[in-house]
Amino acid sequence: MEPIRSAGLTPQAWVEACAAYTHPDHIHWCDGSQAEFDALVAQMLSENTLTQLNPETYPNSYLYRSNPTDVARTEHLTFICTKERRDAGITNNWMSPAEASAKVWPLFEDCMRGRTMYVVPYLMGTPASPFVKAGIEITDSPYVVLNMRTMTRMGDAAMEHINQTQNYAPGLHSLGDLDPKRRFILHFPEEQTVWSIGSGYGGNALLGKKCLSLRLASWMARDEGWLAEHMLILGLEDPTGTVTYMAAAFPSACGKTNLAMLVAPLEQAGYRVWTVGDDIAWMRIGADGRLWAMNPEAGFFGVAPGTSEETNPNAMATIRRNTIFTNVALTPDKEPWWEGMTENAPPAGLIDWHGEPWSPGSGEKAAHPNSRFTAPARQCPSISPEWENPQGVPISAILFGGRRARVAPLVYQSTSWEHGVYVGATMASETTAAATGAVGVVRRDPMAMLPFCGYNMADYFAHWLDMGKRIPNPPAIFHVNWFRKGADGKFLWPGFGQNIRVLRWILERVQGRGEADETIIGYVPTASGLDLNGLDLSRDAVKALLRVDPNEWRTEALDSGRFLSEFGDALPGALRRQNAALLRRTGWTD
Ligand code: SAT
Ligand code: MN
Repeated sequence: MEPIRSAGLTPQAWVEACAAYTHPDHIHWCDGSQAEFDALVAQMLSENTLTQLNPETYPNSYLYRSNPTDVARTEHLTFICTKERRDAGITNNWMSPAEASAKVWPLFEDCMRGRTMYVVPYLMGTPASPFVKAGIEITDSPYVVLNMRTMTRMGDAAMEHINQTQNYAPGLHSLGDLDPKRRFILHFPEEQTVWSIGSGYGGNALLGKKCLSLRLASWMARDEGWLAEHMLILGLEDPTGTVTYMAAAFPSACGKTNLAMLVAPLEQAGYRVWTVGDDIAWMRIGADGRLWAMNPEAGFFGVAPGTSEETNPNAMATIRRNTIFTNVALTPDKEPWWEGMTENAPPAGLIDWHGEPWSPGSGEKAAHPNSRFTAPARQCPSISPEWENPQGVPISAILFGGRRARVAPLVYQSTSWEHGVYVGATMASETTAAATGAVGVVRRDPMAMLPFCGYNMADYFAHWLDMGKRIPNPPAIFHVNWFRKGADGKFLWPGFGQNIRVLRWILERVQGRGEADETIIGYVPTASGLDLNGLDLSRDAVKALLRVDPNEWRTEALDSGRFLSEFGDALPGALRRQNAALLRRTGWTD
């Protein structure tokens, strides 16, 4: 059968057509109510697909264990299905709509037999925002429904909006048989449509998140002149009480949630961080000529391992109720546990993420490295009073960053928007457990959007350059690296809360203060430009953190040049020129 196209169909007609093809036993339209949530939880508890956590210490919170082959995003099974291959570009997997119809659509036939089809109307953004986008996700996974309720504005409010506008992005999701051989996440940006089958995991299955809010939204943003980015949004309050907003792009599992919720050791001095979002920013040019950012999500889908009272006390407070934990370990007290949660040895009697008894000597992790918590944003102690502002917040600084053991200093500022776009386009990071594949390999991940840009990345660079020309008062662009290591292989920078010191320098730069040296890569703080009071850092460590080595940067620029040249003629000339200029500044003569 030909695939069902939603164009011109009411939500009801589209859902009925999908049901006629997938054959669920029941259809349930989600209203988003607490009663509906409770009923789903009760059903999953009775089927043993969910475990209730200790109601005294973690009220209304649950543990979900996924299929062990389905624990992270699968980038090699994620496709952009445009009519023209060129529109997907060289960094995306491409499948023609014809091939999608022939190869993937048949997998949906009868896939919901014996299951309930849940129809999940949802909004990305608050209903009051002029920038809100509506979607309807059809899914046969109750776990997806529970998560969508936390991560989006889901149910009646969304349906009301859709009935008024008759506009929604349709997403068809099924667990299928969970076999990775029959797992596909397909995006049709020309039809604002997603098909996802064979995975129940976060970014593969919660279609409002990466699929709509980044891959499809980035396509719309290019057409409409805005930016859909993989960025946290935070507000930095200074001693005068002024809050300055920043957006920061880091690849998955590189500390966006920790930075967005940072508890400042400089609070005595009057600095404090307010959380607006931890993963996605939609940014538009405001009437005042500045760039304004909003967080389209309603919750956090954060990485659990490494999250602790030490590293992120605000996250620890956020997840104490109404939270779904995925693939973490379980203590005998029915509390969640993961590596890095507690300073002491792991509690005795842990059940691992497979549901099996675990012992410290097993050589296995008790929690999966990509285990997650799903928690409502409003529960975060540092949530900004502006986080649901329909217009968003005005952005003064954009930060790019990744995990780099070498080369990249703690922080530097680009010399212009165009140079900043070059810095973002060539940023690199060591891979993490958030996607399947090798961990720790350095790869170029432009703007942390490599897995999420829904169109040709060369055109995306051009769009960024063009935005710079159109923003009368653009944010300054910085690069940060918390992960530089010394000769002994240890991290040079303490990171986490101490990153406030870097944010403070960035704030000062934005305000036209902040001591810096102009180097071959941009403005790097002088040792005295950073407030390092009370930190146990040797002079040598500070030097090593801020060092810009022309030889290392020559190698880096050559590698960046090779990466950029892969885009061929599609690459904007400005980036080629930026690369050549950096090479020359490193002393390269050709
Ligand atoms: O699984 S998600 O894609 O939602 C999280 C991430 O990898 O950023
Ligand atoms: Mn992310």
